[in-house]
Amino acid sequence: MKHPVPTVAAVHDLSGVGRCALTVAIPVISAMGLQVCPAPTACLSAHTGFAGSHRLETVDLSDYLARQLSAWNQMGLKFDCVYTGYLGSPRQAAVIGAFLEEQNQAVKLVDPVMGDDGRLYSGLTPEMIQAMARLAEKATLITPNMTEYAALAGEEYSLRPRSAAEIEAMLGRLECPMAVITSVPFEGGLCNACRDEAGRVQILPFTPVARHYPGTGDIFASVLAAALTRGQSLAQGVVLAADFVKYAISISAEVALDENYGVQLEAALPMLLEART
Ligand code: PXL
Repeated sequence: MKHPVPTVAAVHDLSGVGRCALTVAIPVISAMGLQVCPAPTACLSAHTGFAGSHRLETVDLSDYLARQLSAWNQMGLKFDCVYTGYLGSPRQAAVIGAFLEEQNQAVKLVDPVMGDDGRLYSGLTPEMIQAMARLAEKATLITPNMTEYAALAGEEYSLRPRSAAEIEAMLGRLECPMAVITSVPFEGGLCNACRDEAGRVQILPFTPVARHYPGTGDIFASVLAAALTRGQSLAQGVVLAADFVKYAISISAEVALDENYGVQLEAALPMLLEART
């Protein structure tokens, strides 16, 4: 008998325009051969990066999310991975935290989606930082970028290059069995800094790319969630995720479109199908 396709509960917002959150988690994780079960935290007409230039319509789904997760518990569902991202309200952290406690068999990836480039996303409050920090305590892996790391660690955001010893100390400030801090300035370039479940620290340098697209953090964490669920190591997952994001950006660079619309993900997905074989 064959095993069934592994399942990933994806707890993120559904932004209609600007590839991010569920609209990248579903295709990326599916392409990697796992089933995605979405639990939407909020609906937005477009992600918050459009807020400065366009009217946004949003619905917070906190009440609905609590009902959906409770229904899933009643169904007795046990997921291979629970992967969470952008939250619609601070109180969702408690609801999702209780759900994570019911899912002890799962890889629990909490991506503390709160900001980028030293700025918190539009509408994000100090209460949300507290709530996200509490949720992160229940994870097996967290994946903050430098902005989110600073918010969680209570440090000033800074892009000053870090030594290997400083990177190890940064990872030490994150109380989670595994942690990846993305895009840490290191030796004139950038690295993804990882600490695995054995406490091993790995510094994985990569070549920075000039353009910045919202949603690439969600693509990175989606690849990593799928890789870990498939049984790959943290370092293998991080390398595949970084390579895929780099490829997606490279094929998007010549497209004349506001970066807010995100990378040309659909054109990049075949790379993930090839990585399965
Ligand atoms: O990609 C992160 C993200 C997720 N969800 C929403 C966002 C953003 C970034 O702007 O606005 C709603």
